[in-house]
Amino acid sequence: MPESATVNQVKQSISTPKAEKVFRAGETIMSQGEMGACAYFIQEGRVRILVEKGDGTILDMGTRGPGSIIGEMAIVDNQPRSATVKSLERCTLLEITKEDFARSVRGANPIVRLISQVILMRYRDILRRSQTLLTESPETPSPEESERAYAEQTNVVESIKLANEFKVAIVSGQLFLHYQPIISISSGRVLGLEALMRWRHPERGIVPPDEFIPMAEGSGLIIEASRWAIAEVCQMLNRLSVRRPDLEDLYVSVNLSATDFEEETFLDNFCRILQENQTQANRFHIEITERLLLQQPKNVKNSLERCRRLGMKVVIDDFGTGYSSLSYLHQYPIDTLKIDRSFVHEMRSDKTVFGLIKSILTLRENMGIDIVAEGVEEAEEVTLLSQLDCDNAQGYYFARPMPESELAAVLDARNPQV
Ligand code: G
Ligand code: G
Ligand code: MN
Repeated sequence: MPESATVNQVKQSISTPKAEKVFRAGETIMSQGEMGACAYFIQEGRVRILVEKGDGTILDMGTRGPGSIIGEMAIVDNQPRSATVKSLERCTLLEITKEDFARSVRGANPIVRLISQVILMRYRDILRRSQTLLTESPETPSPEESERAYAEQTNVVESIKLANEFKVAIVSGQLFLHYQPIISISSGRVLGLEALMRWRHPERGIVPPDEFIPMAEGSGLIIEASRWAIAEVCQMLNRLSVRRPDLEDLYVSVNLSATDFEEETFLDNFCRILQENQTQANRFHIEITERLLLQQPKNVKNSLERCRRLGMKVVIDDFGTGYSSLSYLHQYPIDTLKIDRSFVHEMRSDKTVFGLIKSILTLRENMGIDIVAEGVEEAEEVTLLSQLDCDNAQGYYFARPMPESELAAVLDARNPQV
């Protein structure tokens, strides 16, 4: 009886992958024309690369040794192997499977994907022309056809267009911020504001952040956009201090991404913007996700420590949805956790979620970490949170994200001037 797909999947996932493969001298490692499932990184030994031309003659393409990669093309574009590779001596090779590669490509920026595909297609075309390869047949699509087909089957054109439009948006005033109050339940006062980026597209109207933020992060444009947001927050605070000089403790929480932290000059620029606007760093809280800590961009720990030395607070957003490891909490300088809104919603119906929130709250006493409940929508949730002594909350129940023009009224009502 054939084994079920599930059994096979389980077998595959538990069979230990061979970390390295050994070939004896003279063995064929891969054959021209075959479909390839993996590339190899040569650890030890030398190999010879051979190409058979259409007329049957064999071309010697030279040898490769430790540190080289062989068989990379087939796993990138799913075409037959363009050469035969034989070991000249005992070789140990590290396998890079098509799946390993596909996984990393899925996460890559679409423009990077498109350009690498096109370079590869053109390279294969040159190979075909120079060697009249066996694989050539009248049905082989022309390079132009292949490139067009590739571009069509991905959303690359839309991504490039969106990225170009976003570049224009940053410099031409199409971006703006909404602010959502973070409230003390017991006093009703606004403690701080979360700045949320919005894009008013000239033709498409308001583009939702979950459409443009991932693109902006993937393309690196978020760095420019974050810089714009920081400057905008400084100016808002300056305007506010004219009307309400008494609210000097009110903070603004800005969302930053891993891409921001990967840019070495990001924090220097941040400080420069603060100086230019004469804004105190301690007016800023920076929100990052657990995902960012997991990705561990270079020097993120140093950067966060620097933020803290400057007087900013470091906030973990959407806490509980990532790959939470409590070890982050002592590894990184973290001041505040924002309990993800999905937990706040389920707290009433699911006892384990209630218990989870309760244990998150113990971090406050044990580690001195502040806790904010996100996405509070119902009065009942507010009651439960105050019973748990979770005083800081944000959500539609208290206030929706709003333009700066509406802030004054909310602040005057909740934080009356004495
Ligand atoms: O209002 P809301 O739909 O804004 O936000 C959706 C998501 O977009 C949130 O997860 C939020 O963290 C993210 N986001 C909003 N504004 C910004 C911003 O200025 N920078 C970054 N990196 N993310 C933001
Ligand atoms: O991921 P982050 O926490 O930065 O995202 C904030 C997002 O949550 C914004 O899109 C904001 O509009 C949204 N938001 C704020 N309050 C509520 C709420 O009470 N309910 C829901 N569903 N979303 C909220
Ligand atoms: Mn946030």
